[in-house]
Amino acid sequence: MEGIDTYADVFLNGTKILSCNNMFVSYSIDIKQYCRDRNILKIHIKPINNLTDSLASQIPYKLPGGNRVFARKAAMNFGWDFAPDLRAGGIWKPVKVICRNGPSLENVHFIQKQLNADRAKGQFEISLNSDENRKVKIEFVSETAQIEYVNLFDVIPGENKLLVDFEVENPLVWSTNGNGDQNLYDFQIKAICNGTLIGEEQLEIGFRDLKLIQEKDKIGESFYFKLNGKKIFCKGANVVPPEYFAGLATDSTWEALVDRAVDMNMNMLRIWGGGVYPPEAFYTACDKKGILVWQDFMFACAMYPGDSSFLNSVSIEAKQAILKYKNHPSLALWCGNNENIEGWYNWGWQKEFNYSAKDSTQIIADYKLLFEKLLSEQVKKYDPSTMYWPSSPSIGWGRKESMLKGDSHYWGVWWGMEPFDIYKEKVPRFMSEYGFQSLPTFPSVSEFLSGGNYSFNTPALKNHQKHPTGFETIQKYMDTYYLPGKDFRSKIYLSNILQAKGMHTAISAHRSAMPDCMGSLIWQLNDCWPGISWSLFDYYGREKAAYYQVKSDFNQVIVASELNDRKLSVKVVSDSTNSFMADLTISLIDFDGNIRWADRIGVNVLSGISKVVYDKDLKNLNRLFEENSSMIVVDLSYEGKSLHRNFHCFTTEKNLILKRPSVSMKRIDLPGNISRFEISVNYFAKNVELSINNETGGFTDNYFDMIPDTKYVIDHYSAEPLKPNEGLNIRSLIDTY
Ligand code: BMA
Repeated sequence: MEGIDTYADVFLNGTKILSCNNMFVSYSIDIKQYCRDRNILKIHIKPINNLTDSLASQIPYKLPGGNRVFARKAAMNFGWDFAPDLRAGGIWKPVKVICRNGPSLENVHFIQKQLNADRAKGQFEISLNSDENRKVKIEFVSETAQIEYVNLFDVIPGENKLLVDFEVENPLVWSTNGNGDQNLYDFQIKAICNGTLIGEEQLEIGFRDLKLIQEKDKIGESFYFKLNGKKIFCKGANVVPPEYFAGLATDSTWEALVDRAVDMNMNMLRIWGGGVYPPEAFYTACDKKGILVWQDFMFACAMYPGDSSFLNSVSIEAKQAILKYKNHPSLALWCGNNENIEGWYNWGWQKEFNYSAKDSTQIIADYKLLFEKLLSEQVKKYDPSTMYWPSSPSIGWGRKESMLKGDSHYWGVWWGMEPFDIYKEKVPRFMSEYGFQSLPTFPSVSEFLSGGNYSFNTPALKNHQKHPTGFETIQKYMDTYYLPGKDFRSKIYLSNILQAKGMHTAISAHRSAMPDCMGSLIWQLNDCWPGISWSLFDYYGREKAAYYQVKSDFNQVIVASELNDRKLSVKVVSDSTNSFMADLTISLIDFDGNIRWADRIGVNVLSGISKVVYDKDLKNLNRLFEENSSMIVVDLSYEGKSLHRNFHCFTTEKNLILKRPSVSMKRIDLPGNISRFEISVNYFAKNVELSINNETGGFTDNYFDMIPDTKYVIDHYSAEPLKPNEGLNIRSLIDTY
């Protein structure tokens, strides 16, 4: 029984064979003695609240997080700020009957013993169960590693561990998206007893040297990943289960998340602790596409019980999760929980729950037992080569130490209502969460609400907003930067470009602070239902404006520029493995498209740098432009092709004097259901949103700023070819007023 959510009694032909209480554990029971010719398997799923309430009543205080903490069930199923509270139960993974005679192959684990340029040494630890003393032949072949191996082993009754060493000469190492190739070696391992195949496993292993480096330095303590000797800037996002009812997500649903990450130029995903452990297929996809995985154990935003039956259950859960993922080169880090320790020290729980000194001592002792001892020991025991980090973040965002060491969740923007520009000051060593909400795109909202001119107060819409002050917060930030939108569709659009603006500010700040800051993981990649959230694409898969912004800002090479009181400072940030010469062009352009001034320099883009390449006071240009209708465009290009571009207006969006542009457009249909659009505008168009009436497929870019009289080439791709008369709708900021 690979997954029962959560409390159930299982009967086979009337005999109770199992009581389960952990959604994350896979149970296997020997059923031979209960079997008949015709069998009845009954799984009695029990309502969750009775059990959690009764467990809660056995301790003298309430635990923060509510009674959900007693159940080993996805925390977000009890309601979260992006998910409803539905608390359903059921069979969420397959139930299988496995029949066998004699010995069986349980699993094969790969251990990297040594890695250098000439040679990699590996070991397979093969677990076999046997009924009696037997001889088992282990065979494997690897085409990529050019290895053929055969050996006969004596096995004894019970559990056997067979160790097989192998070597690969001149190994090709595994690396992440953007840093090198995803070299994998395939192995087909067979166990044979008396001429019968008793089990086989296919493995694709990767050799890599991955370390989390925490060293004292001038700021405090570093926090970065070093892969094959090179510092890696981690670009990525936090993953929530792609379906609220986790069992609805197939392997391909999870694999699709990895494709999205790659499309946005990411190299790391964090599996957030309030959801579920992903299927192994997710890790296989990450191996193949070069995405590192930061894996939380499933604990979030609470304190948990410390009794022995709870701890026993967690230790089985942890062992199974570790053994499931440990062969994967993409696995980067095990993390105990999400925000428990931040909550304990910063969220006022002691007062809220009126803990006595004795209660507090007990609660924190239970925390330590679980997150500093049990989980840490399980990782040491079953996956000693992977780092364990007890809690993300290690220090709460309100404390200045959170910028000096460890990982950080900076929620001063959003929860703290601070302006986006604060991201420039609050740059931690590794930002493992930050984000801003937006509404799903208009066609998606139309899928879950029947059409209408909604407002943030419409009950039907509010039902999809699970953050207590979500709409007020969006509105407040919107009013800071933009004029009020004229209708609901405009509001959706504004919330999208608002989120994109915030993410742009943050990513620029994080990447340009490399190597002091070495990670930027956005909250959140995806959605589990049609809700209003921090996601980059919505439940239906439609990209929000932030998706395109993030994709551009996670490009290998970017310009991180700032215009402050006429002072322009431009940094070039490169994650590229090679160095090259590029052109940096700074242009002062008015909204009619006249270039009033320009400067151009050659820039030596060295591999792995963030450095200031342009720093100038532009005050002497004052007479050349009007503040409300001109902009500075910073463009980095290579051989005439733009690599990355930033637009700086001299004032906030709401003060810009925009003109309604007329658009000229040409459509060229290409093979593979691609329609290429060549678009140009006569006046500056801010945050141009492209859409197609039937709303299928996606664009290579969207929500971008357009310089007048310049041809932009954007491809639309979809499963079905576009109809000949299907046109492109274009809106931009001016159309919201
Ligand atoms: C983060 C997460 C979630 C939450 C998000 C947005 O810190 O860990 O708990 O959904 O904040 O509030």
